[in-house]
Amino acid sequence: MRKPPSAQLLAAFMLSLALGIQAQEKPLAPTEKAYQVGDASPVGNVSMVHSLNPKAPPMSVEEFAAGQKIYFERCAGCHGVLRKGATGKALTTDKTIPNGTEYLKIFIKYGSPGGMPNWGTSGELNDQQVDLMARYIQHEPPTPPEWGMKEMMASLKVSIAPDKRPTKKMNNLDLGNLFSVTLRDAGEIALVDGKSKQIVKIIKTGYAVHISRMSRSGRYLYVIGRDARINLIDLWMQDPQTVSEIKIGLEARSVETSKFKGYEDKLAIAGSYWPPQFVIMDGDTLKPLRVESTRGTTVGTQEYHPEPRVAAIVASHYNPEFIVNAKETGKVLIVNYKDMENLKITTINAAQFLHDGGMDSTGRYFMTAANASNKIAVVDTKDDKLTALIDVGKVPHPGRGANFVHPKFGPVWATSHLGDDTISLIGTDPIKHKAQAWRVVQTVKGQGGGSLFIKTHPKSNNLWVDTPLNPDAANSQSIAVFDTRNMAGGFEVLPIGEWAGIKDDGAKRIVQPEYNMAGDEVWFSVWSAKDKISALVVVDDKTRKLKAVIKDPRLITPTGKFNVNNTQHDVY
Ligand code: DHE
Repeated sequence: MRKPPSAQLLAAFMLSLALGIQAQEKPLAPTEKAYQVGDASPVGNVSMVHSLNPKAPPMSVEEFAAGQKIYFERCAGCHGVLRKGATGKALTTDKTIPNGTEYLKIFIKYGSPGGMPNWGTSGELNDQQVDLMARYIQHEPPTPPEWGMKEMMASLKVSIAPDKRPTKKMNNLDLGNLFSVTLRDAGEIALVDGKSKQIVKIIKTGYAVHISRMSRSGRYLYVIGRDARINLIDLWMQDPQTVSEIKIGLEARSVETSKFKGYEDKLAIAGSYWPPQFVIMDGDTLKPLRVESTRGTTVGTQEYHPEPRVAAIVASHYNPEFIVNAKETGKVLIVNYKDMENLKITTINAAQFLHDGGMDSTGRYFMTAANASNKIAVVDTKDDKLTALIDVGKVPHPGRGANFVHPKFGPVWATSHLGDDTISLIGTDPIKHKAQAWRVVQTVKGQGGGSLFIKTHPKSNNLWVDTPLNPDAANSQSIAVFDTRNMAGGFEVLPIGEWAGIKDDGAKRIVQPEYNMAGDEVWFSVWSAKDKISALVVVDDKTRKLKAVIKDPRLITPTGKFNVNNTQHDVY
């Protein structure tokens, strides 16, 4: 990679100041960048109205379309669909036009100390494309269409109506120990039997499929793709299959189902990135019942934000409620579904850039990362209040986090970080360990930054920390495991990538530890590109030794794995 001349670096730095970008300690590592920037947004493929700004440099219709494509592939993840800023700063025309094309070109080509990737010098955009993008962002951002009740209803396909479905389980599958495995780039999930380690079935799902969640009874599996398509799969059928599907927006990441007593399997909820909204649906048909926008003001400065994306959603065990993270506004919305006509939403001020999270061991407190704010917000789902905002390491990314009993501090919940090598342990027992509750009681170092998921199980003394986005292959292809009885004692590194025995030159990133139902095995994805060989590796939790390698040509880009029992009962 060529180094920018110092004058240009200075110019980029000045520009980052002009755009209000705060300096970080170091630029994003390439893998971290790939994660933050995200996948090509499916929103880029929809037709939008182009409105050219007369004050901006001219562009042909073809050039504008090419700029739009690049923007949604590379830029929208950080700067937002409407360019009002997300984890990256706002790129609205009041900011870009005064800076002008030449200035913007340097910024796009060389990046900035504030975290803007060096798109030009990294070889990802050529000089013509850099010039095109510098002009593109001086025109008004095209606005994608809305996706309301009408569009949702038109997309709803109930292929097998509830009264045509079985009334009891019709297959011999051990459902509690079944895994739904995301095959991301195939747009499919694999149902894998926990005991035999055989693929039971592959089911077609949405584009760049993201997560699976289970209904309270363990019967229904909900899978959401980045294109906002939800598949509802009935696991009771002799041959489990999609019984209903819907598209709830143009881009989405999260789905969940009602878990409060009396409402088991009754409702589902999904949140979208575009349009910024969530929808509550019938649990067994996905028929949309209520669509609510998340547009509103941010915490702190209380400025209007036009596209607060919906990140994690969890179901309350204490109230008939869903807990919904509005990312850019930094607000946690507690949606009470008891009376769908008079919906009650409690709005909790947390911190900006809410992303993922999970429950503490009692299921009462929602522990969620405000990732670019370097904080964990704790929400009491019984009293519907913010309990604490806790400073942790750089860019916390817990997945659903890990709960265990610390020998000194009692019950703790742990997160690892994308931006540094630390693991933060937070006390979660306000009764017997009051002094430690809602504080970081211990910070230990793992094998590096670039961590996405951390996991343990109530029956285990192991805490597994992945580092799939660490730039060093030795770290990204292995896993660190701590003994929860002695967190200060350091960690062991297991070479999972090597254990997979894959001979090609794929990335073999080890991602997302997931336990089986008994809590005596941990499953890891060995994640390579779609034209390379991937695998699942199963480790014996007690001995930390290799137990099985699952290889199959159909396992294309496996990433998340969701054990039915553990997902159904929030065991983590
Ligand atoms: Fe995820 C969970 C968003 C990239 C694998 N991811 C989540 C959640 C959100 C989210 C909001 C929480 C959902 C919930 O609990 O309701 N993810 C995003 C992004 O915006 C991001 C950064 C970029 C993008 O364009 O999508 C992104 N995610 C990824 C990946 O690249 C990962 C590693 C591989 C993949 O399959 O795409 C990935 N995300 C996951 C997994 C979970 C997840 C496995 C669920 C973890 C769990 O244990 O529950």
